[in-house]
Amino acid sequence: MAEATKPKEAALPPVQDLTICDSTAKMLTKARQDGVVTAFDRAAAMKPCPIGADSACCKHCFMGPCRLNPNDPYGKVGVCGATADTIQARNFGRTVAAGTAAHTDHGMVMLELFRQVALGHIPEYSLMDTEKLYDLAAELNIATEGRSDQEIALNLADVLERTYTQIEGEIPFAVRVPEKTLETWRKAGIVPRGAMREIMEIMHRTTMGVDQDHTNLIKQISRTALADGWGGSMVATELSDILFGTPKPLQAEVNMGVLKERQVNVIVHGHEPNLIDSMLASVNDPALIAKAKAAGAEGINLVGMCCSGLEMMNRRGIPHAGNFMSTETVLVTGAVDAMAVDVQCIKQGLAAVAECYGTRFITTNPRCHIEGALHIEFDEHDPRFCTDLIVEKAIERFASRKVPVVIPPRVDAGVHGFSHEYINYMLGGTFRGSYVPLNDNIINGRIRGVAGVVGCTNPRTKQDFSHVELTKELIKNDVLVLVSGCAQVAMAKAGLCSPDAAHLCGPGLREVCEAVGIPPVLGLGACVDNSRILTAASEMVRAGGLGQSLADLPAAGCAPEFMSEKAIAIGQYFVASGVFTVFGVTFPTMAKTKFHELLFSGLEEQGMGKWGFAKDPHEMARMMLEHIEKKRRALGLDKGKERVLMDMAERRALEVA
Ligand code: SF4
Ligand code: MSK
Repeated sequence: MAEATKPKEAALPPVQDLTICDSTAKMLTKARQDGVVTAFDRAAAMKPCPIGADSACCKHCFMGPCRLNPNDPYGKVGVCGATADTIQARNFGRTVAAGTAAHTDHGMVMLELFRQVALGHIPEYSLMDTEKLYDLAAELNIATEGRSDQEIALNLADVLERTYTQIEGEIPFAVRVPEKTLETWRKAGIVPRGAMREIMEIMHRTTMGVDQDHTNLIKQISRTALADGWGGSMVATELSDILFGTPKPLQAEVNMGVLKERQVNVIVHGHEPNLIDSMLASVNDPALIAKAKAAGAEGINLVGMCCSGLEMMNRRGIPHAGNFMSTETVLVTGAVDAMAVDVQCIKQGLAAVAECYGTRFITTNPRCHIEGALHIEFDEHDPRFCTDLIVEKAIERFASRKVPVVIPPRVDAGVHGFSHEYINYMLGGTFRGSYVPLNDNIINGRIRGVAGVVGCTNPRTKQDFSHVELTKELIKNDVLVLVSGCAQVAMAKAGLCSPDAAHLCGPGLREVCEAVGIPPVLGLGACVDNSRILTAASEMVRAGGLGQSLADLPAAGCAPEFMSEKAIAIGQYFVASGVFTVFGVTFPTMAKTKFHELLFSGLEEQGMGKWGFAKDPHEMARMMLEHIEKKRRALGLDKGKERVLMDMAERRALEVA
């Protein structure tokens, strides 16, 4: 019997305590009736280890593992003498290293794909956004005069490769960091050289018997995280934009109702955008459509999930079926004929659930094989081989569907696909694109500040609940919210990514949203696209009036339902960049220890941001709003005069002037 169908022993929590997503709740109920176990129920049966959760254990050598008492952190030390602060800092550093490695490896794959496309080795792909190619070249001091797109792109690839491989100097996108923030980093000695160098050094320094001073370790931890945010992740996003197009707002549908009972349903789940266009070509191939029809289907329906889904939705408007905690339950519909996965956030449990419902579960990346999955490797040089075969496997399964199909009907429409370039354009207009109007609206108080709400869903907390409650509270208090990753999907399902959500805002933000025609919650893309928030924040500093460094901005970040190591790396790069960043669910430190205090207040004293933690979304909102108001006071904005917001007619008059 597959692991997914093992009988359950313990009483299971009621479904309404586990998720606010109707579709997921329905499918979780059905899973239980079908005798299928998902992560929701495995979480109930597997209590988290309280020592590990507080980072009170060390297994960095084989004299241990050593366990401390989280209620008395300084009561004992490890066999080697390592203190609670050393143990926590080393664990934290390795988490950041793992998260950074995930994003930077993804970024290196994008870089190599970009180079191969520039060389003309992959005829299926092109440099789709050459305007962005030229903008990046100018920003990085790459000559463009009299050179072909290919020459510029190859030069850009060589420069950006330093993000990963450089061993001395500063990463290329250090030029994007506001001067005062960069000064803080230089003073602390944390400007990243290259991601490989930083990951190597933190792994070395956290082995037994090396760096045993948490105040020194934190420097390399921050340097590693910054090599992610301003390095690997930023390069991945920028090059993906050139290759696949910079997102522009478009209408898209989210929720399990995007599955179609009478069509062959193919889900793409994971993180890499490289197979999107090939997959689109495959599902639109007349020969494959004819094959699907011959099998009795009305057509082929391509749907995304998790961050791959966001890459497809934000760039191409492909419907999205749900976030991380819905990836198993979506299979319970019986409607999914194939699920193709690449890397990151792919639960191994999917293989067993797929087996129960006959879904073809297909891994496509050489880095990620899963026992029980069919592996069809995606080779960028021959992309259609893999994507055509995925569609063929899906058609095969459609023809032999053995389980009833039950699709929760709900579909939520919204506007997605915002980029930092588009925020610039939509607020400043076509000819005078600028962040000045955003800053003006912050200065005049219509918008109190900006918040990034990002990250995963986690079965240790009710799915989507904190994302939605927190965000409603923020927009009600006139805070513009930027979202990415699984958070974006949670907001979309709650209707917050629709311009209609303006009625939930405070009067100032509502006025701005209605004047510009935007939702109060702007979806930026996958979790790797959090770098767009850093770029937008840097533009706000450059536009003037909101201080000299990122730490001066009336802004805050939050990952209320995080679960991934990547989220800790993201949190640390936001904190080191100057942002107050609140996490929910759990935090891997022991309260009242020196390392905890360093993260939660000491870094702020050094000119950076700081961490915060709360379990309740209303408390998270309170902390973030309080911080935003503190920053407004420091900028003197509590004394600022009201300015008049231009309506569309006045804006147009300005544009033709
Ligand atoms: Fe224990 Fe020290 Fe070894 Fe960690 S490094 S397992 S604290 S002896
Ligand atoms: S997929 S890292 S669960 S956002 Fe990017 Fe979602 Fe978090 Fe994975």
